[in-house]
Amino acid sequence: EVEQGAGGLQFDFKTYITKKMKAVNEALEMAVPVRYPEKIHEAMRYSLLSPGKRVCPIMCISACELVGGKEEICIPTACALEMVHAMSLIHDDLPCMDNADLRRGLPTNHKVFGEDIAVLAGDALLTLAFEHMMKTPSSIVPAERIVTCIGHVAKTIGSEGCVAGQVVDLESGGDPNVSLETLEYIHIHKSAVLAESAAACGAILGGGTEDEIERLSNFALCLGLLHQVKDDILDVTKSTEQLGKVAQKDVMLDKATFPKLLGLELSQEFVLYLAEKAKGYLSPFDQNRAAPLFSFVNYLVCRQS
Ligand code: GRG
Repeated sequence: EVEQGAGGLQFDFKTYITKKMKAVNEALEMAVPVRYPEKIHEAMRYSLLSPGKRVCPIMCISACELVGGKEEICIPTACALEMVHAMSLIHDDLPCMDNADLRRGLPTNHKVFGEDIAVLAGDALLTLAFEHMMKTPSSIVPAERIVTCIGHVAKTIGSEGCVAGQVVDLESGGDPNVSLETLEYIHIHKSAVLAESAAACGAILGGGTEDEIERLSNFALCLGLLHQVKDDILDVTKSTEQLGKVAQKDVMLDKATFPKLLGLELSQEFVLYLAEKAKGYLSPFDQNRAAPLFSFVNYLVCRQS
């Protein structure tokens, strides 16, 4: 896929994404070797290496490169963000939370390894994430930037970030009539903040200015929310395709989603609105160098699975 980017520039997004995915997956593979006790490391690897879109790691790398940093300086943080993401999915799927059987098309972690090991695999991935950020080459990146990023990620996932999103989600569970404001709060905190943190860390490590860091953070927050609204839309349209209209009705009544609160058409418009808003934050950057991020927006808007 060659994209006609801003200013008529051509950009091969597919090649770009394939290259970045490969770099991230290789680094993740090396980050958790199998060692004694094997079971916990197998459980960590099972979720960490299973096929995901790697949205946060790629966001981190793209932001770093946009402000002039090299990929290698943000790879440890990019991997750390995927570790946090993987742990949040493991815990989210537990019987005491969503009680899910499948994740990324595979049996969930607790189904394979048992609840006890799944809880511990999540804990171990969360702590490894911070340990791993310390692997940022401090001969190239000033230690102060690394410490700032560690604090940033910690704040992002704590009781005012991802945990807050999960708590509000649990509290409003079963109430399909939650307000749009609450639904937006849940999506922003459960997941968009991690993308925001990914972009902020990439920009900080890469030596971006205050303005660049802020713009890229806002860009990623918008994109993270867009990703969630799109997910809600795909939930409805995919089940319609597979099971017919009855299923669409069920999905829409079962839980609070953007299509349920806004309708399908307005939700799709909201996605386009967020795409434009996100792109707006990129306007002062060199449009050629920002091409990966412009394409990233289009990829998330257009994705069908
Ligand atoms: C301490 C981080 C932390 C969390 C504890 C369990 C919990 C509190 C929060 C749950 C957060 C959660 C499960 C968010 C879901 C976000 C989401 C939409 C995941 C799917 O993201 P994609 O589409 O998935 O990027 P892939 O599989 O492609 O990685």
